[in-house]
Amino acid sequence: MSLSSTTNEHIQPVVQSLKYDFKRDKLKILVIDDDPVLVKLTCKHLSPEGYRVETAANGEIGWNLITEMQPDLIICDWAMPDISGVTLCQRVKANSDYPDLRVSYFILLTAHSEINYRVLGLDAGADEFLTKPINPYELRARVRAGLRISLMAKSLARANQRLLARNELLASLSLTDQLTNLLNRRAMDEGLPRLLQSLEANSSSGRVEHDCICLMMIDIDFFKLVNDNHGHLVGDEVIKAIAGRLQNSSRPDSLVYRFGGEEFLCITPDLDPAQALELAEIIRCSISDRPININLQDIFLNLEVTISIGIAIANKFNNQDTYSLIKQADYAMYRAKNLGRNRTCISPI
Ligand code: GH3
Ligand code: MG
Ligand code: MG
Repeated sequence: MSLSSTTNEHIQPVVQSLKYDFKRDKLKILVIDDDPVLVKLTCKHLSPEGYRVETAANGEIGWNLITEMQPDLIICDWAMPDISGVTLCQRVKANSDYPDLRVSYFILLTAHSEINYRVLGLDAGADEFLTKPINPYELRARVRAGLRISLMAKSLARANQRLLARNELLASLSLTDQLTNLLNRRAMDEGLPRLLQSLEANSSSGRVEHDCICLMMIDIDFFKLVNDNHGHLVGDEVIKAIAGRLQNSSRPDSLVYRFGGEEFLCITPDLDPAQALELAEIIRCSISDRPININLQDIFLNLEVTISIGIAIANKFNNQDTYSLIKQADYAMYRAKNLGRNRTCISPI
């Protein structure tokens, strides 16, 4: 027995096991070469594998086809009259307009086997080289290996996209209150310190983003009675309705948060005390002016509800941090409660 036949017997089962069960007719290969004889030959070598093979006679046609068909694998000649294979490779692998192309496996065809050509090709993003004249067995094996990698990269990219979308959803959920869809306490904890920082002069431009930040602490009056008299489900409906009215009556640049159970915060930039009191009045009246309609299965109610509001204003002179600003608004709100509720008090600046 000759050495070559022994080797073949050993290799054959391995080759069989590595031939992945691709849906070959779904796999797209693009051959780009200005030499029509070579294109024809490459297609002939690949035809037993059953891939969908397209061809292009120069770099520009090749590029148009690449963007159109998004091939899984590209076999491209190095030396072409219009665009070189290396330049085309760079376009495919580092193109922010077509990020999906990065997973296309790129094989550069070259007559050069010297190392400096390979370095250039690798730096341009090439995944593999084939030296002319092409050996059909090597071509088919390299294409199979390339397609395995390209498919794996594609499925990783898809999984990554799904994870990113999921993370975005989780991030937005973690900052939103489930009952009211308002921003939650955590969003306030993260956002308010940053907003307060914007009162300090920007060191590079010397400009302040905001002159002041107005914080309103809003608490529903005698809310426990709503629960006690009508049950917690009705209480929840009242909280939701009030959240909607707060959102609608505040300013477009206001941020409304659910701070706790029946307490809300409304944060608005650039309101002086007079403007803050004016806005608080609009918000307060949006609750007290008309009853809240409850329509919950067999429960129909019109509930008169009011809120009390405490205002505190931070500016660059009073140097307020999150904690002291909330504390001041809280004191002001309790003053409003003690004065009879359904009113606004403002903390002295
Ligand atoms: P005050 O005018 O002094 O604010 O009186 P109050 O009754 O509104 O205040 P108190 O703090 O005594 O009661 C608040 C109630 O809010 C108690 C609590 O059970 C209720 N509460 C807090 N969160 C929720 C919620 O998510 N749903 C419902 N239904 N009730 C809640
Ligand atoms: Mg309360
Ligand atoms: Mg209350």
